[in-house]
Amino acid sequence: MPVTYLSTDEAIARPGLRMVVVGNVPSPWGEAAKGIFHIKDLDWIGVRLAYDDDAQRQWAGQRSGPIAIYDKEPPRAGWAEILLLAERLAPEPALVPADAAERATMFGLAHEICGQEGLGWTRRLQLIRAGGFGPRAGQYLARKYGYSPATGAAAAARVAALLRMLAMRLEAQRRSGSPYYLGAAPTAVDVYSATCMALFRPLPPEHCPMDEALRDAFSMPEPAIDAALDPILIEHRDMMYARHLELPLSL
Ligand SMILES: N[C@@H](CCC(=O)N[C@@H](CS)C(=O)NCC(=O)O)C(=O)O
Repeated sequence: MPVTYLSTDEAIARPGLRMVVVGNVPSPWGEAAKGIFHIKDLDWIGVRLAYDDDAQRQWAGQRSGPIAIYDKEPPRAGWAEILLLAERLAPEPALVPADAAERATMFGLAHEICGQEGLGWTRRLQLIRAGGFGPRAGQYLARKYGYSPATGAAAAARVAALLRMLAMRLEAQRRSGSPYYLGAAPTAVDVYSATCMALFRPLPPEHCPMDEALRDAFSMPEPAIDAALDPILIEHRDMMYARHLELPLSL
């Protein structure tokens, strides 16, 4: 079911689950939140981030996406907060392991994909450095998300190390008969990994109707990254969309 996008005023006037998302871009964070709501069959309303909308800024508390707002509760902008809200609203299917050690591993892997200096964050630094977002958006994102000549120069090695770590984890799981990062069923880290692959190999246009210039930027050939981008990561992504996530994307 495609996402229902409403205006800020319409969304503010409604109870229940609403989420501000960055429009027209397969943001790993936004697509993951949408995917988690889909797997849990949660009804929600989307609002596209509007940089000139003060009422939206007031309501959401900041200008970024995703920001989930449930009834009168405070807005949630952090990837982990949004996951735990979804787990509370729809405990089944659980995307957070019940076992304490498995849960710690899941959050650890998820942080290395979604958190500061994680895969999404450092890939963004790389794309900023390569001019992938264009001058205006590039400068804005650079100021907001920790870009400097030093962090930009260091990003490629960190991205490659993270891709290799994730691929090794999937290889080990595959040897024990599971296509998932933990156990034999999907957890939130499977969703985060699948949506983060959009920053390397976006889904084809019929599944991901994104801006073509941005698609070229995200798919830019780079030997060190191409070498670290093990096919198992893209196979995992394709499996997640075939079995658990929704196509086409509603951007
Ligand atoms: N708030 C999220 C991260 C979300 C994030 O990085 N969003 C970016 C990428 S889509 C965004 O909103 N960019 C547009 C902007 O900041 O205006 C978290 O801390 O877990």
